[in-house]
Amino acid sequence: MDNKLYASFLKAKQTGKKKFVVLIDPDNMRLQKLEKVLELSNQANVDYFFIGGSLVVNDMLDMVLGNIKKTSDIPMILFPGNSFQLSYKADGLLFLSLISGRNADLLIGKHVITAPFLKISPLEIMSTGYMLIDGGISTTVQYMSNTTPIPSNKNDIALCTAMAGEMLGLKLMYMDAGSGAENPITTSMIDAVSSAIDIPLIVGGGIRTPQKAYDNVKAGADVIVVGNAIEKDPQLIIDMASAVHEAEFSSDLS
Ligand code: 1GP
Repeated sequence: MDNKLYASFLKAKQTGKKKFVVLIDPDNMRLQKLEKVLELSNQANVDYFFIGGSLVVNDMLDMVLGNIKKTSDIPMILFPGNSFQLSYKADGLLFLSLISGRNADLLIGKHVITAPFLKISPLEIMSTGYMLIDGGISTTVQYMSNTTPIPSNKNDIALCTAMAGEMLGLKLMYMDAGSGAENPITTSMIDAVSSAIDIPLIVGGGIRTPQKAYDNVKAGADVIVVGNAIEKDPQLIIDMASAVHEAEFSSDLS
């Protein structure tokens, strides 16, 4: 299996480069808006697209991936909300284990069912520890996963969970406050977790401003994911991407 994508995450981490990801939920993104998002993402040098959502109830996944491929070279990584969100049109897949929860199905159960399909797929599979952090409201992922998120002020629980995930061999760590979270993850939790692990740290959920994206990478996030805010205002892609990319060079944004 090709490991180009993971190698790019690792190389960025080793060289202090920060990555910006646009999350596309095929259910929410109407085609007209998708065109705009793609145009701005190309312009802003967005690093990756994550594609997925908690439900994805319509058959848009393949169509959205096809449309992206036609207009952009940005790698497409599936961020699946369930085992049905699989398409060979993507470049890679985050093989998520929900390590903040105690739902055995989402820790290993679904993985056993999907493993043989993934084994023969052309997708690059990246094992990812997925940690849900309380974002102040009950998010779809919280409800759908039937798990309790880590309290937003319990840095020690987050830190030990991430450490355990890394020791179990997971290749990426994704801390998520859930799509549309009221409160994004605090910089103090990002700082605590990033200092405790060596694998790349992805942070998302409720990030609405370039300043917050910038603060998160300064605190130790390697990859920033934004979905909702960009769906509402695609123009934000430009400022978000440059805040993340410039964070490695400057010590203050203002
Ligand atoms: C959700 O981390 C992503 O899984 C992005 O969240 O949609 O709130 O930006 P938002």
